[in-house]
Amino acid sequence: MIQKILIANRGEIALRIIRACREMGIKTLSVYSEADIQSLHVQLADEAICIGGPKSADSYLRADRIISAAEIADVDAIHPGYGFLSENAKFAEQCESCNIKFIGPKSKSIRMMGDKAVARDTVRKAGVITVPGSDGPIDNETEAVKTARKLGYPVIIKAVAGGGGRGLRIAHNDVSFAKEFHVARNEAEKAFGNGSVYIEKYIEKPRHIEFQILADSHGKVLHLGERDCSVQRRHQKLIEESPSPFLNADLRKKMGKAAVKAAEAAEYQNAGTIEFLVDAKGDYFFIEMNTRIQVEHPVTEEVTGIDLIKQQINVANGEKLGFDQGDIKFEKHAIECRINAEDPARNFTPSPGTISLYYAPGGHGVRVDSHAYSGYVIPPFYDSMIGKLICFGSTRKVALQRSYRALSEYLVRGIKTTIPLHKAIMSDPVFIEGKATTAYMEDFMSRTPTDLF
Ligand code: MV4
Repeated sequence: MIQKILIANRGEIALRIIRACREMGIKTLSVYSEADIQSLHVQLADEAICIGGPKSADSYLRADRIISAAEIADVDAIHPGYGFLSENAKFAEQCESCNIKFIGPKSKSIRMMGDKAVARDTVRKAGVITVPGSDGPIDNETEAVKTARKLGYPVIIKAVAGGGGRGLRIAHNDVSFAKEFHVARNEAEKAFGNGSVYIEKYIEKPRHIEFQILADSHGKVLHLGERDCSVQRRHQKLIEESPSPFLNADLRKKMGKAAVKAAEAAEYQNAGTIEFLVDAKGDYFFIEMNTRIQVEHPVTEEVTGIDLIKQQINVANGEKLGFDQGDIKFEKHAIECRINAEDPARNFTPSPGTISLYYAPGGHGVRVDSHAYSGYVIPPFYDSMIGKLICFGSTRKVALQRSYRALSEYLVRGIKTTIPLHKAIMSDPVFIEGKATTAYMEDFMSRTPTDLF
């Protein structure tokens, strides 16, 4: 039985996990860096241990120090949150071998899905539609050009170790392909220490739609519907919503089944996400799997009423999921706006510093997951997200109107944030009509005067 959990993370997700633990009667241990002494996750946990310097590499990425803290405090399990060590197969393995439960999938699944070419191959063999592309990684330029020609341009070159858009290049002809192939390989080698790449047909202006998966250790795999994450900039999502305004019941059912099949092929346990690209015709393609809880998980929680963090803990405890696919009801529409300490008028430059005044919105259908407070000093060392505003109601229209209302109430003084940008998007006809693809943000910024922010 899990009685005490170490939270190997910071910020809002650390608070989110502490809150679930409190309600379950589970004790919590926070770990923190020297830059996070004033953080709420340190204040709100039962215990806290400092694990090193401000830089992530000196603290939140130090598996050795985190496992030492776990042993000193005698915890039963580690929740990795998102980012940091959450998709590190070696860390999951170290936890397993130290007899500490890793609240996530088995290290084998993390490793398999962490190699994007292996992931593609694994789900394709299970009968899930993937984007037409190379059979595994290609390291030979001549062979690569042949594959690109056979697929037909444009093609996209992707790092097998990919993530965050690094090592991702698009080519429109043989000449640009030769160049981009080498750029992608070099970028991937630098970013991941692995220059291996694969090739896919490039889908133009797709929607990014992902399915939430929940699986127990007894072989039950369920999906909790989709999230449309098409509103993103430089591979950073800004808005996520569920249900997707683009999917009809038929497509949703097919994609849900494909998502479950993909997770089964990965022998998946715990919470995970299957990512698809969907083109204008409604053709969908698996692209990758995320083997962690995601930033945008509250969107699914508000639509289904299921607490994903509690489910993760129960599944890690070896318990069976207490419901079946047919029991999951999708009753609400939810929209999440990521509140970042960034200046949208200055190319989204980070805006760390002191929050002189903080007042979060509330009321019917409003949820705020945030670690911010008046007087909090945002350190410059970590990502710029300071909170998530999730608004929900019975229809998309209500969720949209509520989002605009809540954003208008949200006060964050002393720093620049993405709040004014979100207000502009919530009143943009293209977004309101549900027409946003992954090309939306670039278009929106080019036709919107920055003095609005
Ligand atoms: C694609 C794609 C089009 N076709 N794959 C972006 C992040 C990573 N998870 C996968 N991504 C994409 N994969 C195929 N076959 C379009 C994207 C994509 C994108 C690519 C380049 C520059 C910006 C982008 C924004 C959103 C999605």
